[in-house]
Amino acid sequence: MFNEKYNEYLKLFEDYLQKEIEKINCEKVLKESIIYSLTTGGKRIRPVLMIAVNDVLGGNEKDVLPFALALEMIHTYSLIHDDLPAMDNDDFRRGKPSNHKKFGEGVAILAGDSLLNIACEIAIKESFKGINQLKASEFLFYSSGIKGMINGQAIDITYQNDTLDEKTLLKVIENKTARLIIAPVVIASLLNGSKHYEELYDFSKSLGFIFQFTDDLLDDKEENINSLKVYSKEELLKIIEEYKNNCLQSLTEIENNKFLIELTNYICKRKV
Ligand code: GRG
Repeated sequence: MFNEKYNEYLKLFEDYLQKEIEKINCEKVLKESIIYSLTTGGKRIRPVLMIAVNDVLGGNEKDVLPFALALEMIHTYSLIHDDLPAMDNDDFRRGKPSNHKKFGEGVAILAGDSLLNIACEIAIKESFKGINQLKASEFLFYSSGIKGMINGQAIDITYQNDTLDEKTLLKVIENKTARLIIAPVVIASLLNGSKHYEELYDFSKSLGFIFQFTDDLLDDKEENINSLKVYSKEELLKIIEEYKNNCLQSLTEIENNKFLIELTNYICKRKV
């Protein structure tokens, strides 16, 4: 049942993405580079979350799809730039050559810039429709900007190996990862007149931390900030359980919460 629902939401997103991709009109190599990273093996957890929460709140999928795409584009740009030699210097992403390995650094930088720019265009266009869309756009760029993801990345890339304490770790996770997990959930609420805003905010913040904790269990690279530099594996598993309880607690007032509960359980146990 959970898988069916996930695939149903995923299909809505993929169909919309395909349609929108066809409208991209720029230099051939730039287009190829943009499409390569947008379509190569992402889990789509952020768009699925946004579409699912919108569904739970009784919203219309048409209102949420442009924002789901804009957010996935911002996420994709961040991965392309994160893999660059000046940042994490990764040759592979999702088991395939990273964007700059396939297209060269210059094109990869421009593909990332383009994705951020298209996301901005989408959000501005949507904002003409009304105040809910305007609020959603503001939240999107707040989450991904210098008070959110970019700031988390700045702390991450400037951190010195010997200085990682719990406070810094939690600050990096909140900014770099949780903000882009909070964004889809809160944007769905904003698009539905801020319905269940507070409960959904609390739910998604805990979920964002769980997402990074489980990522750290899957990928403990020596040079990176990782929760396992602060907690033992046993401690981290206990902490994940505590955050999971926070998630479930935040969902108690929300009707039709079954999929969100199952998604929380899935993220706590994920293997990819
Ligand atoms: C370059 C401004 C800038 C930011 C980069 C997203 C990010 C910040 C860095 C990527 C490295 C990383 C481990 C980030 C934490 C968030 C995270 C777990 C990203 C991976 O998200 P998934 O698992 O990716 O949803 P897929 O491949 O499924 O799309």
